[in-house]
Amino acid sequence: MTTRADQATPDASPQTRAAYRTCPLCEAGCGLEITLRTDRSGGARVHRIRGDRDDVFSHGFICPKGSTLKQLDEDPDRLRRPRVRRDGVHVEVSWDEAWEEVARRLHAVVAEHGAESLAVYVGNPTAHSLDAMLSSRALLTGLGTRNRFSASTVDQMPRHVASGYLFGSPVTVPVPDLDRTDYLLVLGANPYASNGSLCTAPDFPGRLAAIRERGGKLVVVDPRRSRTAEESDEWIAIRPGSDACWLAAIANVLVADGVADLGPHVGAHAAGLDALAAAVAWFTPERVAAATGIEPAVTRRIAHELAGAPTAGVYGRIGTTTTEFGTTASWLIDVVNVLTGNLDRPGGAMFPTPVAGGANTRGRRGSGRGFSVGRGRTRVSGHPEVMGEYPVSALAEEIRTPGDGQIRGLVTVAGNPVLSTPNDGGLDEALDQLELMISVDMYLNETTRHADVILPPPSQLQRGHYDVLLMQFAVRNVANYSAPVLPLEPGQPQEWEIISKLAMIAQGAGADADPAVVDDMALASILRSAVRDEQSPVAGRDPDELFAEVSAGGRGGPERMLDAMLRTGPFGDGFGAEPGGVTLDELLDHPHGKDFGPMVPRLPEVLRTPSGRIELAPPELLGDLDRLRAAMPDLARRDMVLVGRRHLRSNNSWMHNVAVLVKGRPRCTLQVHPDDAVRFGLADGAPARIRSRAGEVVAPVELTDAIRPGVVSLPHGWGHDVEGVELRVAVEHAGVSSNVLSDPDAIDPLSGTSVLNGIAVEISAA
Ligand SMILES: Nc1nc2c(c(=O)[nH]1)N[C@H]1C(S)=C(S)[C@@H](COP(=O)(O)OP(=O)(O)OC[C@H]3O[C@@H](n4cnc5c(=O)[nH]c(N)nc54)[C@H](O)[C@@H]3O)O[C@H]1N2
Ligand SMILES: Nc1nc2c(c(=O)[nH]1)N[C@H]1C(S)=C(S)[C@@H](COP(=O)(O)OP(=O)(O)OC[C@H]3O[C@@H](n4cnc5c(=O)[nH]c(N)nc54)[C@H](O)[C@@H]3O)O[C@H]1N2
Ligand code: SF4
Ligand SMILES: [Mo]
Repeated sequence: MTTRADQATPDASPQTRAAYRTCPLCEAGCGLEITLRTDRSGGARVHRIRGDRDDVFSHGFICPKGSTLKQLDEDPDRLRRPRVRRDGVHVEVSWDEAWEEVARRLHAVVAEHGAESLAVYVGNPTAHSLDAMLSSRALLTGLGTRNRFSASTVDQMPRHVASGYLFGSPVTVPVPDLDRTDYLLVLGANPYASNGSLCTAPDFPGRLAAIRERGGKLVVVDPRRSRTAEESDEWIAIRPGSDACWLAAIANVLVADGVADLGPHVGAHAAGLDALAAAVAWFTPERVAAATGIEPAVTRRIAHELAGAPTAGVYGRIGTTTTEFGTTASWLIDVVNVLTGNLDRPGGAMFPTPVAGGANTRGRRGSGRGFSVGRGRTRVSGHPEVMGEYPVSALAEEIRTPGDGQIRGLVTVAGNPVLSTPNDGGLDEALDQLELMISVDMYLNETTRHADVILPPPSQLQRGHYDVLLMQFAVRNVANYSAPVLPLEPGQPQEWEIISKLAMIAQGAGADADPAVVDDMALASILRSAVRDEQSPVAGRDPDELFAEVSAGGRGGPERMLDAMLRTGPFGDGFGAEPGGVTLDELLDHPHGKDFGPMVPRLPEVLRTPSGRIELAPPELLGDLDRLRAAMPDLARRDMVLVGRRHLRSNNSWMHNVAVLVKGRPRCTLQVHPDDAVRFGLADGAPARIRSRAGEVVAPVELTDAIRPGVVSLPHGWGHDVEGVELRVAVEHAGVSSNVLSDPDAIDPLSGTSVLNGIAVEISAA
């Protein structure tokens, strides 16, 4: 097997070689060219990282974070060996000792309190790790508990729930066709900083600029004049939390003015149009004007522009999902795309066809069981299950509240909930109350300092990569596998081995459990469902035979699973049935990736609703419009409201230990409009006190007119100066945690997602 790391650049001297790798730090998935130098001892070191100009998707684009894979790999604070907490101190131990500790203590908790006393929190980087992505399912099953939590309920869960009701599958997410659209309406997203989310598009900024260069229009709806708003044709400064009202009014205008037109393609597959039209009839632009702060004339004009554009797409992200009405806003985004005839057509909002692991490219096509929530409820507050998990904001109370089913043991994988989820101090305290906490993480940080055992995965450069999850939301159908760039240290397990072994120990196996057993089971399960799928090219084949074929040459782990998923996927070789189709070996021969073209129309086969239709008016969402209507007077009345923001050089909470990314002016500042500064007696650079129902922090003021008066903005992921962390750089740039202000009780009830934007606050000089 040749790996990309073996492929020398044309100008390579004997000591220099190039490796190509997809950046795993954000959803954009840029191709990187990594130059390695071999030292005298024969070890390779990263010399330089830059954008891979030949990458079929990113064409050389890179952001300042991409090149810091080197700093992350070399960070002296990055854990290379496990830690076990003894007398309050995290001491380094061997892997054998760590596994002994895990087995002994995990078995003790389960023996005493049962598996339901365990909980798991899966964090965001799991989505960016092939290993964690493909092995975490075994862990969730292995732990045998319904207490599953993840970063999804501080992020995109509303989008999934809306998709579930509309299309029958929560992962069937329409993606704006950035490269072909004539008109893009962006709500609550700032891809100039974030590089995009639930829309995988390397060089998102360049793709937005191209819309305008080809004569199209870009409109940004955001309480802040973000960098994306700066670069747009029009900025609409909405009042936080009111996007659902405004989108309902857009839908209202489309219907009332007779310009709604689904077109024959979508029209043939949509149900509930009349009920939808009736439901939005109340939401006139005039009625929502006070709550949204948007002039009725602007609302009407935008509705007509969307309807009149040759093609148009509406796209919303964090500023729409992490709000009180996140699910309803996500639904209405699709509704507007449908009513303007833009769903599933080039230039509109389309469904990708992922090359590997697509949840909607297999099984019965065109209809299905549909989507529901509420298989179980949380013990303390009775929150319903959504997509197999509970709201993370309920984690603390489930640990702290005594009684049957109290959580006693927690496993975290790639997560930092202490900083990333609503935490008025309650979670921090609760974690200390656990009988056992195990973290799979490479840093001793605000969360893992509470862990009894920390199991560090290898660095990003020591692992193979393929964006199985994120390519489900990509604006082009692309496949790109990256082999590990740097070798493992002796005895160091791969991340999938750590997670799989944990799964087995949770199931009662001993410290010497062999993760290959779980790996074989997972592969067998993938192949069994593939041969059962009537429309798969391997339908009816012998799964054991396919198992042997995909294992030939000794391949195992996530790479082997990926090969199976590629080969049974929509562009796969079907294990010989589709000659010329894609395999992992073929991707190894294409280190810059393989492009399978733009998105193509997928209705109706993409649907999984019981009716086989797009359900435009699901009762759960129609019902939520009453709650929305009732909240509008309050939305209109609120004085000071807090929203978040991202910075290009941050990545949630965990990259502040990279010196080149945090140098310069402090970034954890409270953005305040000058008019508000006068009202509250605040000066630029001086500290301000921000108080919400949940808590209080003090942060330096940054005066700017790039924010709507009455709105302030604080970024999340800061607050590193706590005892017991090993983050030498980050503690010097500590900042404060904005999630001290997020109320654990404030959630979008349809999805369990926390309200992180649109928080009522009081501001004063500190
Ligand atoms: N550099 C960097 N990139 C990242 C990340 C990071 O931390 N740093 N995180 C990654 C992750 S995990 C995600 S999920 C994505 C998120 O990607 P984005 O959704 O693009 O995230 P933000 O950049 O925070 O942009 C959200 C915008 O919503 C606005 N907003 C706040 N409240 C409201 C509201 O009520 N209505 C409207 N219309 N707008 C509102 C904010 O002012 C902000 O400009 O970014 C990813 N990429
Ligand atoms: N107020 C507010 N809060 C927010 C948001 C917001 O906009 N505003 N955004 C929310 C969003 S969108 C998200 S996604 C969440 C993120 O929430 P989390 O996923 O909980 O937090 P991260 O900051 O991404 O922390 C990631 C953790 O994983 C570790 N890590 C990094 N890479 C790897 C790896 O490859 N393997 C393993 N095992 N560990 C790794 C890091 O050391 C760190 O401990 O934050 C949310 N919180
Ligand atoms: S935008 Fe930056 S962090 Fe995101 S994938 Fe590209 S280089 Fe990596
Ligand atoms: Mo996220």
